[in-house]
Amino acid sequence: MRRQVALVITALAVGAAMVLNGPATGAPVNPEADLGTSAQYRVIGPKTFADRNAVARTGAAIDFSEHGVLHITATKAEAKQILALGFKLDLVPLPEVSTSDVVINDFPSADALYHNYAETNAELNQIVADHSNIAQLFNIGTSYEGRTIYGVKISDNVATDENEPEILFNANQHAREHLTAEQALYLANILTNEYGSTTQITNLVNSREFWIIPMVNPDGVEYDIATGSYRSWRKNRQPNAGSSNVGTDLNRNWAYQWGCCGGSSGSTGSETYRGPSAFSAPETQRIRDFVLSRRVGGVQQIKVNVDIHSYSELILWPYGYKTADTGSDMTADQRNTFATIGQQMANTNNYTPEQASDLYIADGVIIDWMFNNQGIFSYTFELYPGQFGGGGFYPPDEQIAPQTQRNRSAFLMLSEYADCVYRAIGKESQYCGAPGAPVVANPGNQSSTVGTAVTLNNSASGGTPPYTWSATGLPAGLSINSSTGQVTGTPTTAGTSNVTITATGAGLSGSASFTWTVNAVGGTCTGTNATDVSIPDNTTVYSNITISGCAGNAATNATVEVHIVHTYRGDLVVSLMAPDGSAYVLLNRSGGSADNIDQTFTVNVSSEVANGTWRLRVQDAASIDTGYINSWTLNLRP
Ligand code: CXA
Ligand code: CA
Ligand code: CA
Ligand code: CA
Ligand code: ZN
Ligand code: CA
Repeated sequence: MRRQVALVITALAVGAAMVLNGPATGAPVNPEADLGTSAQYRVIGPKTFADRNAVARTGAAIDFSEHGVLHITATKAEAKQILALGFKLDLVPLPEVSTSDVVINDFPSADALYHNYAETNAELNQIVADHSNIAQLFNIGTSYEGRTIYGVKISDNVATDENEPEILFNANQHAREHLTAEQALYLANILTNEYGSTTQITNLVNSREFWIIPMVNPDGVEYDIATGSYRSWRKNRQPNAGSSNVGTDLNRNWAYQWGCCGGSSGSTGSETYRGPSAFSAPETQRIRDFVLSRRVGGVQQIKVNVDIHSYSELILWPYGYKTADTGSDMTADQRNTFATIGQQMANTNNYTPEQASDLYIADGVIIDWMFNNQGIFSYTFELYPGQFGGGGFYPPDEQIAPQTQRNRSAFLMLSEYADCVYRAIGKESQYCGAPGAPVVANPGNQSSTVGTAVTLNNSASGGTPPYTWSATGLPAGLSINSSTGQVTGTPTTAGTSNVTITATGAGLSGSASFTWTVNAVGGTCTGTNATDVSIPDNTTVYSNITISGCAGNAATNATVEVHIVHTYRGDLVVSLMAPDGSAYVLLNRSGGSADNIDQTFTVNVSSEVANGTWRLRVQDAASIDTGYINSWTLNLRP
C-alpha cells in the first residue's frame, strides 16, 4: 500500500487571479502550504516601495529583496492575495529536500497494513462496491483542511431509512490512534462479508442500521504520518488565533460541560486544548450535525455509540467530567445499564470496564455529550495495548488482525442491545414498552358459505417477527398457514364457530378472537319421511328422502335420526344409502331383545354429493318378529 516517496506538487487554485496573470505564474505550491503552513515564493513584478508594502500588507513575510524580486514566505491565502495584486508568483524550490519536507502521507513500510486517509476511503468504496445491497457510502462533510469525512451505512434495504435501531461507530478522533480506524474497518468488513452466512450478523444487519465512520480526524492522521516518521500528533490541524500552536483536542471540544472541571486545557499548546469554544472544531461539528440529523420526529434513532480510541484496553462510559456515578444527568438504572453492558462486553475481550472519570477527569468528551444531549448509550473503547509495552499508539501492523478481531463479540453484543439497552438490567418492559408481544389485527366476525372457497389474510404488528401463526376453532375445511397467517379452504359444514388466531414471535404471543359463521347453500340439506313402511319377516324395505338445492358434498357428521317400531330389533340391519347407491351401515342386528329403534346416528358421508335421493334400507333377517319404519330424518350438514 505504501506509495513512492515523492515531492508532491499541487497546483494552487487561483481562480480569477489566474486568468488575469495568465498561466505563466503556474504558482505551484508545496502541499504543506495547502495544509495551512507556509511556503517560500519569488514575487515577480513589484518595483516600488508601495508595491512592496502592498505585498507585505497581505501578511506575507518578506524574506529579502533582490533586483526587484521579492522573496517571501506566505500562506496559501496570502499567496492568493498577492496574485490578485497583479504580481506573479514562483514557488522557490526547496534547495535541499530533508525528510520533513517530503510529503509521504503514508505509513512506514513496516506498517503498510495500516490505512491512511486515501486507503481508508478506498476500503470503504470497495466494501460498498462488493456489497451494494447492504452497504452505502455516506459523508458528513469536511475537516478543517477540507478532507471529506466518509462513512459506510450497513443495513438491509440500505437505501431506505427504516424504522430500525441505529448504531454509530466512530474512530480516530485522536490522530495518532491509528489502530482505531482499523477497528472500524474490521467491523464494516465482517458485517458485510458475513451477511448471509453468520446468523447473528445476518439478523443484526437485517434489524439494525449501522453507521461506521473510521476516520473523523483525517487532517491529524495525515499530518501524523506525513513525513514517514510518526509525529505522535493527537489533535486536529486547525490553527489557533494569535498562536503558532496548531490544533484542538477533539475529545475536549464537545459541548456538554465543556471546560467545566479541569479535565481539559485552555492553552493552545496543550495536548488537551479544548478550543476557544465548544464545537469550535469543524470535525466535532460534523459528527454533532450528523447525529442530530438522525432524529426522526424528534426521536433520536441512534441508540448506542462506540467512540474508538487507543490505548489501555478499557471500556469507558459517561461521565468523564465528574466522578459521581449518578446524579440529575444519570439515573441509577442508566448507570447500572452502562456498567452491566460494559462488564458483559469486557468479559469477551478482557478489557477493564469503568466509568471514564475513574481514569481521570476529562471534560468536553464525546460520550458525555452523546448521552446527556441525545440519550445515546455511548462508550469509549481504548484498544490494545494495555498499559505497558505493545507499541503504545503505534503497535506493529501484525497486531491489526488479532486486536480488531478481539472486539468482535463485544461490538456485536452492544449492537444486540440497541433495541433496548435496559434489557441488560431486566427492565425492558419498564423502559421499552411491552416486552415484544405481537398484536394481531382482529379481522372481525366472518361469514361464509358451505362449498365456497375462502381466503382470510391476517396481520400482526409489534413483537419480534417473523411470527408463527396458529388457529383454534376454524370451521371444518379451513386451515391456517403457519408462516403467513393466511386462512384458506372450503367450508364443508354449516354452523358458527368461535375462532382464535394467534401469532407468536420470540416466544411471545398475541391473539384475536371472532366468530365464523358458515351458512348452508340455498335450499335445504335436511329432510324427513314420516310415511310408515311395513317391515315383513325376512324382507328388505326402503324409505326415501330427496335432497335438492344443497350444493356440494354432504358433511363428515351427517345425522340420521331413525324411528322404527318392531317387536325384536335384533332381526334388523339398518343402512343409509347415498344417491349413488353407496351403503353406510348404521346398525347391524345389535340391541338384542329390545324392541324399537329410536336412535340418531352420525355418519361421515363427505364423499357423497348431497343432492339426490337418499334411502333408509331396513333388512329383516329373521322370522317371527316384524314392525314398520315409523319415520326418519336426514341432516346432511348439521
Ligand atoms: C477518555 C475518553 C472518554 C472520556 C474520558 C477519557 C480517555 C481518552 C481521552 O483522554 O480522551 N484517552 S486517549 N485516547 O488516550 O486520549
Ligand atoms: Ca499505506
Ligand atoms: Ca434495514
Ligand atoms: Ca432508521
Ligand atoms: Zn484517544
Ligand atoms: Ca323378523
